[in-house]
Amino acid sequence: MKLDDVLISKAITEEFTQDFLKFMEVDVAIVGAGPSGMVTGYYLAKKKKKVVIFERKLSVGGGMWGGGMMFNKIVVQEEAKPILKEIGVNLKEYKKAYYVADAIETVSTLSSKAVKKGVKIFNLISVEDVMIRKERVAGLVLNWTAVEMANLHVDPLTVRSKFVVDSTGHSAEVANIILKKMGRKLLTKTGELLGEKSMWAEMGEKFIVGNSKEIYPGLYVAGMAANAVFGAPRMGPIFGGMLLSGKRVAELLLERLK
Ligand code: 48H
Repeated sequence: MKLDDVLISKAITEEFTQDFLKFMEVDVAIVGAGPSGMVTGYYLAKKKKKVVIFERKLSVGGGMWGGGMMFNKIVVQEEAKPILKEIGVNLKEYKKAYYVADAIETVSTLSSKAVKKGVKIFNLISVEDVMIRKERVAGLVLNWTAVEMANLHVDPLTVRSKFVVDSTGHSAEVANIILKKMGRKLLTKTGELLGEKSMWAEMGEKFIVGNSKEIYPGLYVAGMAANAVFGAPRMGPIFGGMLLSGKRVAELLLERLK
């Protein structure tokens, strides 16, 4: 078989453009392809919702690849076991109700299962702003991460979505845009972002599912960002809460999308 370089280029350009156009109007647009964002996407796509995830980095998986301090194992507790079982990640019971999984297997399996369920992930794209219409988040403003890194003055593009999920991790970037750029209040006690507290696995994991909810009309928060918004502790390398948080936000959104 003879290979045509330009045909290869055309295939990539056309297929990417078609996907990009297809996912410019979606049910849910998720910011960040860490564990919580990918779990949210997986459960929404399982119910046939149109879901897109935008990820700033080249790789998906957020902070999960490195386990704890680069020992690439993660720990999950009993409550989160069914999620990893469902997606097909091997678990080893370390002590009663403490399970250990391989970080690489978890990220690769979760991303594969999410994509195969229908989640579209665009990597190398950063969400730099939101669209607010009628006092509600109505979409995202995107640019290439390379543009952001090179500090180039290039205008962004937009996507429309019924709902947005902030699963950007510790930095809670979308919540911060709502506060700082738009001067709006969040659905927290003070209306402000309360800020993540010091590490305490038990409390961090206890509060995270309850903190995974709508924080501004049309905007939900999942994962570490949820504890950052509501002023709860970080939890270190136990990842059950991230998975349970993603699932919770998917369940809440499925109710709203009915
Ligand atoms: C596009 C963006 C943007 C943006 C960020 O940090 P993550 O892994 O997030 P979670 O919440 O799913 O998982 C948190 C977990 O990894 C963790 O850090 C834990 C448990 N810490 C505990 C502790 O004590 O430290 O993933 C977030 C993803 C990343 O891949 C970012 O690149 C991406 O979001 N992202 N993508 N546009 N504006 N901001």
